Amino acid sequence: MNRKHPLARKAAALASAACFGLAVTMSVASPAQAASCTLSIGPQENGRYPVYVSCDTAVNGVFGLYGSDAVFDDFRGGPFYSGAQVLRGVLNEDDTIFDRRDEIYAIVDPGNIRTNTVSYNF
Ligand SMILES: [Ca+2]
Ligand SMILES: [Ca+2]
Repeated sequence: MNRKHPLARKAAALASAACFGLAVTMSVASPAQAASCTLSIGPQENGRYPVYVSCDTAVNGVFGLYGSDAVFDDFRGGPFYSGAQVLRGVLNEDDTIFDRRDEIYAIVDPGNIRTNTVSYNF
């Protein structure tokens, strides 16, 4: 049985409504601040692939490359700058008879921004 005074219950409801309002404001504000970065990988030249990262902010930092996998994602190398020439072995993260497809993405600093995933058979 709830023995709280009706006013106390009303105050609690108002407090939770205020928290909810704050959360909504924060989630609306964050997309405007969050930078977005795009990874692209050019065609192989002399055994190396040019790797580009471009961000929609003035800051275009260093990045690490990762291979996306079901169990855990593995770090493939870095830090790199956009335009870095990387060896095929860095991008060839899956090379088994069951799965040769490579899913590569970058984490860009500053901000730990995750890029799109490039899926290709390197
Ligand atoms: Ca993979
Ligand atoms: Ca592969």
